[in-house]
Amino acid sequence: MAAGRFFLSRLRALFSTMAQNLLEGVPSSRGLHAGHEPRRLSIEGNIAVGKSTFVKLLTKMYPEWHVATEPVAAWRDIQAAGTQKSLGNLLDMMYQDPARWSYIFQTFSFMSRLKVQLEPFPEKLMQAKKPVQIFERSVYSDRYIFAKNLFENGSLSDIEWHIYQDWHTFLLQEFASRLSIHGFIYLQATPQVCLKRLHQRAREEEKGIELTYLEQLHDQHEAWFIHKTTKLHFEALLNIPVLVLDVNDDFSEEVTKQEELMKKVNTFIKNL
Ligand code: UDP
Ligand code: D5M
Ligand code: MG
Repeated sequence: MAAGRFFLSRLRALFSTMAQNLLEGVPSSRGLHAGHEPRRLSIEGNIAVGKSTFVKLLTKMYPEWHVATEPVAAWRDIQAAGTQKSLGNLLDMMYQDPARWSYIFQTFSFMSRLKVQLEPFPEKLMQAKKPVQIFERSVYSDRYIFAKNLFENGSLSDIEWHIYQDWHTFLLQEFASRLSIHGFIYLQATPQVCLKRLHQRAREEEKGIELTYLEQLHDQHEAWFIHKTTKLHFEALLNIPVLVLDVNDDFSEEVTKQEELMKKVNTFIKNL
C-alpha cells in the first residue's frame, strides 16, 4: 500500500516535470502572457464611409495600439514575383470589367487580408498593458459583404461563387485559431453620404461607382450587422459584439464628434 502511494507520487512528479519541460519550449498564448492576449477588432463599413480616417484617429489617440490598414496599394499595383515589374491595376480592372475580374480580385484581396491577419503580434503590442490590434476590414467582410454582393449582382458566376466559398471556408477553418476577431466596429452612414465622400476622395479607379452599388453594399452591411440575417458559416462569428457608430455627421474635423466616438470605442473595448 505504502509502496503503491510512493510509486504514484513519483509518477505524478515525473509527469509534472515532463509537462514543465514541454511547456518551456512553447510560448504561452503565442508569446503573450495568459490574460494578456490582444483584443483584435475589425473596422467595417461602406466604401469611403471614413474607415481610414477613423483608423488614423485611433492611431493618434492610442499610439500603443497596432493598426493594420487595408492593403489597397497592393491591389492597385500588382507586382510580378521577385521583381519591381508592375503587372497592372487590379482594382481598376475589376471596376472596368467586373464579370471578368471580380473572381481574380477576390482571390488577391482575400490572400492579402489573410496575410495581414496572420502576421505575428508586433513587439510593441506585447508590452502594452491592454494590447489592441485594429484591422481595416477583414477576411470576413471580403466574403459577407463584397463576394456575396458580387455574386448577387451577377459579377460572380454560380461556379465562381461555389469555388470561392469552398476555399474560403476551408482556409478559415484551417487558420481559425489565428484569425480570431473579438469585436466589429461598424461605421454606418447612408449610401448618399458615402458617395459624397467617395467623390471628395476622388480615387481614379472609383470614378464610375454609382449610388446603386453603394446601396447594395450598404444593404449587405445592414443585413450582417444590424438585422443579423446574413447566413454566416463560422461558429466563432456568431456572437462577436458589434459597435455601431453613426458617422453621417462629419467627424474628420469635428473634435467634439471625435471625442464622442473615441469614448464609445473605449467603453466597447473595455468590455470585450
Ligand atoms: N471624410 C469626410 N468626413 C468624415 C470622414 C471622411 O469628409 O467624417 C472624407 C475623407 O477625408 C476622405 C473620404 O471622406 O476624403 C473617404 O474617407 P476614407 O478614405 O477614410 O474612407 P474609407 O474608404 O477608408 O472608409
Ligand atoms: O475600399 C477600398 C476599395 O477596394 C474600394 O473601392 C472597395 C474595394 N474592395 C475592397 N475589398 C473588396 C472586395 N473583396 N471585393 C471587391 N472590392 C473590394 P475602401 O472602402 O475605400 O477602403
Ligand atoms: Mg480606407
